[in-house]
Amino acid sequence: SDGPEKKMSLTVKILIGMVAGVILGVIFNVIDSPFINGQIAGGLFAMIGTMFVNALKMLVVPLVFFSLIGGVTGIGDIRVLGRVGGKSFGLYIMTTGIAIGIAIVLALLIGPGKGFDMAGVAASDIAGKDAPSVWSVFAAIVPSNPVAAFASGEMLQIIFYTIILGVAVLMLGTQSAPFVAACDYMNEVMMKIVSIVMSFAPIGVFCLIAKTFTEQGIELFIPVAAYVVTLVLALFLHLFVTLMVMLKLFTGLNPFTFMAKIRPAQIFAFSTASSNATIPVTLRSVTERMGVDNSVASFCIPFGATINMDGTAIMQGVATVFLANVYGIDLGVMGYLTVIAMAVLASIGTAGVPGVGLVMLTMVLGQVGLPIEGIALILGVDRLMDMIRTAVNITGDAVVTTIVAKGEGKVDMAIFDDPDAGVLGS
Ligand code: DAS
Repeated sequence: SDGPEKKMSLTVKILIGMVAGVILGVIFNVIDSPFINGQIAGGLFAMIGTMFVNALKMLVVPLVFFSLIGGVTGIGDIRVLGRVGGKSFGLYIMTTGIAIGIAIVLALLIGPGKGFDMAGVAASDIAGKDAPSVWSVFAAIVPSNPVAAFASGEMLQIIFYTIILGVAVLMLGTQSAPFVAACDYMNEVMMKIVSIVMSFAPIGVFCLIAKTFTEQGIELFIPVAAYVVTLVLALFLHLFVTLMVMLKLFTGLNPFTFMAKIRPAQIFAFSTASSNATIPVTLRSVTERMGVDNSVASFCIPFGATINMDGTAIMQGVATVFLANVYGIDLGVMGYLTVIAMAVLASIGTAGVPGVGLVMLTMVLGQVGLPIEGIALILGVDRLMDMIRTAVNITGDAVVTTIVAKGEGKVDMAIFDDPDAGVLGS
């Protein structure tokens, strides 16, 4: 079974792969033999690393399609969609937009990756691309040919088309049941494939890191540390300030009580690095421990696990600034607005399973013309970052669910104020 202990062993293996990659890469960098640089690092390691990154990218389209269909059709009753769906969708987008906005401003202030200029390495493949204007990004959201959109992996068009499809399926009521069931099943299949691909992460990380450090040497490590510090700072700011201020402002509920009651779900999210796997724990936390009515929670929590990823959007914002600095590229205001739009839309399409935020990052980077190979620099630390940002993701889901429920008068305050409500027999 994929219990937390198994997940932790994968995490340990990935960290070992990262450390081994750094050590071997630095040694190769010092030896500086043409054969090693050409055939081992530039040959074998590059091949395996590319296969791993491609395996991540090959997941994106089917994973987004099936998880989003499940999220939209999971609503059940079209009238519920209109009200609760509209409110929660609006709040989810708002919190994600605030999250990535703060992440980008913080990253621009701290400037991780500055001074380490890999422009020489990648300038060639970037030269031809310039960041598309945000208007053209939004205009292109409507696919003129959905099959072409799926074939070429145009994520914005795929997300748009899938949401429309999901609404139409919902409107056809009970006759859609077999299709919805098939999509839910395919979603499980896709998540199984994600875990298969993630099992190769240690070797993939090792090769990507070893190749990168063979080429760049030890001085690369400094900016990655800056990336981690910036990302963790942005995640904590969102978790303890933004979300708690919103909860207080929109519901008047006590943030400290909320944080105490959501902690088990945060710990589970951290250890599994999967919002989806944490849904049962998040659901129980908001209903039995905080008194949120199940009619709201049963829709908002799975919906949030599918379309709301504040922590992931924060990672994508910080990672984009970091890689722009490392490659010496100035994205400009329009570029960052595109990143914000892409990351918000990417977080809608990111299913809540381990590592998919990184997969979506390839889409955000591609949209603004940053080299996707840059992901190798942050891949090694991404597993640990994933665990932290997943805990942020589910907290965001629980906050919005509670705000929507409070607005519908569906929070039982007797339960919310009872410190012992719903506590598992410890
Ligand atoms: N681990 C994902 C989640 O479950 C988020 C991510 O990969 O960024 O929320």
